[in-house]
Formats: sequence, structure tokens, C-alpha cells
Amino acid sequence: MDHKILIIDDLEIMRTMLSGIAKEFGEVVTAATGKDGLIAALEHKPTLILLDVVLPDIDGFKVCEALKKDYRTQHIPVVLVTGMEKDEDAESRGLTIGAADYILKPIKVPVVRARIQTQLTLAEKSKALEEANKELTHLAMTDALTGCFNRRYFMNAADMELSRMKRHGYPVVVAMIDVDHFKRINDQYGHEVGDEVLSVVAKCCDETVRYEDTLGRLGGEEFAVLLPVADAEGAYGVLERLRQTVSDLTFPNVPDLRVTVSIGIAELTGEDMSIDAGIKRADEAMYKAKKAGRNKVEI
Ligand code: GH3
Ligand code: MG
Ligand code: MG
Ligand code: MG
Repeated sequence: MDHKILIIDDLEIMRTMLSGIAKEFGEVVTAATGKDGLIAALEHKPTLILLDVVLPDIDGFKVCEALKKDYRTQHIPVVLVTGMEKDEDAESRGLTIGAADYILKPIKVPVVRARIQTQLTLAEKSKALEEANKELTHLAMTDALTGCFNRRYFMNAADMELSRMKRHGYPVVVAMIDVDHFKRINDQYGHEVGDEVLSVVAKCCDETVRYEDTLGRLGGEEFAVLLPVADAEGAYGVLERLRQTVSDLTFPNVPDLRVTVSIGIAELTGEDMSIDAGIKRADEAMYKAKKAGRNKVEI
């Protein structure tokens, strides 16, 4: 991890001394006033800030508070550096406003070095944790094969969206999309080709629906879309286009393969706005499409 340390101190000699130590850990930027320090924090996004408490303009506590209030800088650890004689109040005040640590002047080089090292190690660990968390959240939400939302996430997201739409009195459409004779595709061309078909169909769905629509793979070869602020007729046009796109697909590696989908649409208004009800009705419409010969959209 590349570190950048911001030193805010009005005394040039202190900036020079602290920079000398901080340089061992990465790039150093300095500021001589509280105001310039706040600007530098936004501009440079440092990994760590060493902040003098007694500054000519805004005192260090206030600078620290401002840094902790701003979502752009609140994650940056701040180590307060002060020349005030050891004053319990100053120390506890600094720590309660969110400073990570405290260094007393006159500074001792090994102490400063150790405190910087500790903060940078912590910063690295929290960065790694944050990335692992993001990755986990992504994994928990998505279906690995198609990149769509998985069933659980789709149901939750659709539920929330439905409540929002219900509050505003907007109609919502739920559509079920099921690949026709998918078992045959697997049997005839193999499971790998089947998987390829699923990713391509998912991609078609994703490209057809709008940004605000929610798309999920409910399982196997079944996908569902929630279209907010849509009525059955409007949605029919969109889904008919999807049906057409899928039936026009060609697969260079499997020239004679053709894929079609059957789609069922349910419009939800007023009181029957639950995702379970929506899926049930869209499923019934989808079976109507199957019965009518597949490769169809039914309401
Ligand atoms: P219908 O037109 O009536 O929908 O027939 P179908 O063959 O599409 O429906 P059926 O439910 O009989 O078969 C679905 C098949 O999907 C069975 C299952 O083995 C296969 N399947 C489920 N998940 C996956 C997957 O992740 N990859 C592959 N390749 N196949 C899968
Ligand atoms: Mg000072
Ligand atoms: Mg099927
Ligand atoms: Mg099915």
C-alpha cells in the first residue's frame, strides 16, 4: 500500500523534523495552517494526518472535528501533536473527537516512528477488511454464472422497490422469463453449452431492461424482472423485444443451436402488491405462454 502522510504544523522546524521521520513510510505533504491542512486533506487524500494542536488560525481540535465530520476525510486517522504540557483534558478531548492517537512535544523520534507505524498498519488492515467486505457483499448478492442478482437478493430488492411504488401509488410489473426446452439443450449440446446459453440470455435481459428495473436469476433457467412504474402493456413491448432478441441469437461454436424464451407478465396495482403474489401470477402467465407453443409473451 502506498502511504501519503499529511503534516499540519505552523512551525517550519516541526514540519521538517516530522517529515524526516514520515518520509521513511511514504510520500509526505505539509501544511502550515488549519485551513491549508483541511484543503490538503481533501486534495491529497492522505493515509494518515499528523496534526499540531496549536495553530495560528483554526486550532487542531477544530481541524480534527472538521475532518471527522466530512465523509470524504472521516476515515483518515489523525494523530494529534501538541506542545502543551501533558494535560489530561487535552488528551481526552483529542481522543473523544476522534483522534487516533496523541504525540507530545518535545517529540522523541522512536516514539513518533512507532506511532506512525501503528496507524499505518491499522489503516492497511481496515482497507483490506473493507475490500473483503465489498467482495463478500457482492458474492452474497449475485449469481456466479450470470452476474444477475441471486434469488434471495432479488426478492429483498423487489420487496423494497414494491413498498416504495405502493407508497407512491405507481403500478409495477413482474415478469418471469423461462428458457424453452432447456433440458434438451443440455442433453443435446452438453452442460457447458447450457451454461453459456444462460449467461447470454441473462446478458440479453440485462441489456433490454432499464437501469431502474431489477433483474434476478430465480434458479435454473428462470429469470425474473421487476419493472417499476410500468403497466402490462408498456412492459409487453419491452419483453416482446427481449423474446425477439433471444430467438435471433446465434452461437458461433454451435451453429445449429436456437434458443427461445417464454415470458409471463403480471401487473401489480393497489393492494395485491407483494413480490410473492407477483411471481405467482407472472408464473401462471408464463405457463400460458408454454401451453400456447412457447417463444411467446403472455399477460
Ligand atoms: P420448458 O420449456 O417447459 O421450460 O422445459 P425445460 O426443459 O426448459 O424445463 P425443465 O424444468 O424440465 O428443465 C430445466 C433444466 O435446467 C433442468 C436442469 O438440469 C437445467 N439446469 C438448471 N440449472 C442449470 C445450470 O446452472 N446450468 C445448466 N447447464 N443447466 C441447468
Ligand atoms: Mg503549533
Ligand atoms: Mg424452461
Ligand atoms: Mg423452468
